[in-house]
Amino acid sequence: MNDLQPIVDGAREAFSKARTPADLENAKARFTGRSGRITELMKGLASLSVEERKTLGAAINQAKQAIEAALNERRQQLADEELQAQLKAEALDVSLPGRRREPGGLHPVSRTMERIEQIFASMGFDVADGPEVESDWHSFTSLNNPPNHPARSMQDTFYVDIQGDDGIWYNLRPHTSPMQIRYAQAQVKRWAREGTPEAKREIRVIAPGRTYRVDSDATHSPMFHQCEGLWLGENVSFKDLKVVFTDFCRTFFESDDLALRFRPSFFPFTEPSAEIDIQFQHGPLAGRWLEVAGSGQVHPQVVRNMGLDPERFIGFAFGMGPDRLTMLRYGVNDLRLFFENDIRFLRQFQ
Ligand code: 2NL
Repeated sequence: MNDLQPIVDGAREAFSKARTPADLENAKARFTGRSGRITELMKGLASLSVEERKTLGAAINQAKQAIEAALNERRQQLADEELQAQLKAEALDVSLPGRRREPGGLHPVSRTMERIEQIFASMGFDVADGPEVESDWHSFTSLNNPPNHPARSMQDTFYVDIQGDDGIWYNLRPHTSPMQIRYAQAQVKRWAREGTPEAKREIRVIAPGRTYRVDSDATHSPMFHQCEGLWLGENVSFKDLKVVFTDFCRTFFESDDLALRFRPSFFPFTEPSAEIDIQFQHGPLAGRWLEVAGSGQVHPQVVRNMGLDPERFIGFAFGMGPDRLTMLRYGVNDLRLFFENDIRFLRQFQ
């Protein structure tokens, strides 16, 4: 019995030095494991007499029980320590401020788009919608672009791996005109279906949306916005274009004395054509002429491509950039800020 006490003490000491459950199991192996001190002693009993075996066996068993009790006690201690450490690490600090859900808001360009739609709707314009992936015919041919016009090149237009019946790749629309072509064609069908009286047949629509061109710098983004407008009827003239666009600009910029200038230009889809410049009378941009849109009388071939008779339908179209209008309205000087989606920039418009 006394001979075994040092072994029990040794086990207790080894167990108390163990810092982790793995250390503890290793220490245990040295005493009660397969070739541990106690196990070896047990094996030695076989060569003893019955009397000796009885007394020594009882003593070994007692020592083994003492070691196992110490082992269990230490196991429990280590498990408690581990639990305490985990609880500490996962502690919930109820004094921390909660994660708030801040209210969202419209992107500044979306605000401009809604504003444009609202102003033109008040002048009787419908709002068209249509696909961003377009056919070559809708993006170029219907708009009177000659077959080898540079706008059709891969340097200017994004193409996607879908082929039309003509064998030409589909494109990411480089302007929103295709929506107006589609809208006009749909109206022609609707008039026929509903038997709309001749006198009530007219196209008055705007086409706002995303557009794509191979271009990227401080004033050009490969994805940008456009809003085109189209008014065709029996007697719609350049004078109407001036009235409508002047009214639009003065409402949009909230300035009754805003000046407009129509400067001769060229587009394949309009003839004659004009760039539209505006001039603020007040504020940081006062006195400077700023280009805001292209416009013109719709080319007879384009009217025909819509399924309309150019002898009866005449009118104007225009195209403007809502991104640029947003920059002018809010005094933003780099277009790229709109598409980086930095919340610190965007929240200033809320
Ligand atoms: C520009 C030029 C313009 C048009 C767009 C148009 C649409 C149809 C028929 C005829 Cl369906 N024209 N759109 C006309 C003239 C100019 O935009 O510089 N935009 C920013």
